[in-house]
Amino acid sequence: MFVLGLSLSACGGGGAKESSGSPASGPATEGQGSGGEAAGPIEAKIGAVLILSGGAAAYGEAQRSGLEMAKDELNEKYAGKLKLDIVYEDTGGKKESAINAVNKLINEDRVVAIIGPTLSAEMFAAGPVANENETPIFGISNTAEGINDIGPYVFRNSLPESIAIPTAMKAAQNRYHFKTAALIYANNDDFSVSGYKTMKKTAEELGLEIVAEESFAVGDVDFSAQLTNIKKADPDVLLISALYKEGALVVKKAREMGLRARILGGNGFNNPKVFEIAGDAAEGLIVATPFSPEKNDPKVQAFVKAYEARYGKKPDQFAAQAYDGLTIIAESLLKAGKADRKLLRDQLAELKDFEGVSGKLSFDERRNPIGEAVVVVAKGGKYVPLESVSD
Ligand code: 1QQ
Repeated sequence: MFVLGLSLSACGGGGAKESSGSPASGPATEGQGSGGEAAGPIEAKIGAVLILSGGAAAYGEAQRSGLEMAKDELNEKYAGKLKLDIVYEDTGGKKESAINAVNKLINEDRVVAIIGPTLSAEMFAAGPVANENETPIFGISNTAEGINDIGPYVFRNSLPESIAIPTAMKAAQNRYHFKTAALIYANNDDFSVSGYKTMKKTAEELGLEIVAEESFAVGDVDFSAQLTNIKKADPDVLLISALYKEGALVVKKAREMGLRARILGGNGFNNPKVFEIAGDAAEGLIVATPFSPEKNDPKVQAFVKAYEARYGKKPDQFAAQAYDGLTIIAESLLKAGKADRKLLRDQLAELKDFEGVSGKLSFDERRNPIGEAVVVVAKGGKYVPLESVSD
């Protein structure tokens, strides 16, 4: 009952660059003629701009694993028709590195499309570069508000927090009947700030009294001052909007300090590192995710099995969305008939009812995903559907 069909309404225009009638782009990869049948397979070079080092690297590592598995499977499935090649760039989570990576991929590697960057903050910085260069850029983990407003070449298959968070909060509220809430978030990360705003708005809509609000910066390791204030306020629920490292440290410290509140987090918590860092303190943590490796669906189970055989661990949401993202691009390239940026963009914009491992996906008129979220809770070192637990 917590798997909800969700649909998005259009976002406000907000001065987005919606260039229509843009000049036809030239062939994006060498060896592809601009007309007629291509002699061999469509050879498509894709850029992947990921966090592969630093304090949020587990997101990018899962994404790279998902992409590599999808690439090998797709190259085999479409042998003779499509040949995918991925050029990886590590940003370390830095906006400047994301901008440089996108410039390099467009101008030097001549990629037909870019996957990533991992963080919304990086997409806000680097997305405009791809958009101005009429190169499709496809977010597989950007969940902040306003991503698609960057422009018509910007896509994402990651469910926005404005959908996922209210789904989780409503499910938790129906079950636990909170009266008061406290909030804590990273104030220098676009995703965390966006998630915090959604949490606050939803708490107000649910009639909760907000008894404390605290913030920190990405990279912080000591949260005692903020949690002392929160503990004094004694909320029924603590809402955390953060990346996994800081988020898990907040959860751990909160429990060490004896906070009794239920804890609900955003998309940043959808990574197994949370359990490594927070340990037993993670027990009971509630989040929403479009992907659960426990889902009783043959497609999901086949993916989980193949991933486990290849990497020796279960895929998380970030691996699943990466896997789906590359599959969407591959299928759109086949429809486009050649590795051309503009033709690919137009095919991506048409996407409807794609059945991926992270659920069914269509885009709304602003290329935002219309998808499904499942609410999960941490139990014994992994996330299980909230509806499957009794306490
Ligand atoms: C964003 C996110 C992060 C948690 C991605 C890793 O959702 O930056 O939008």
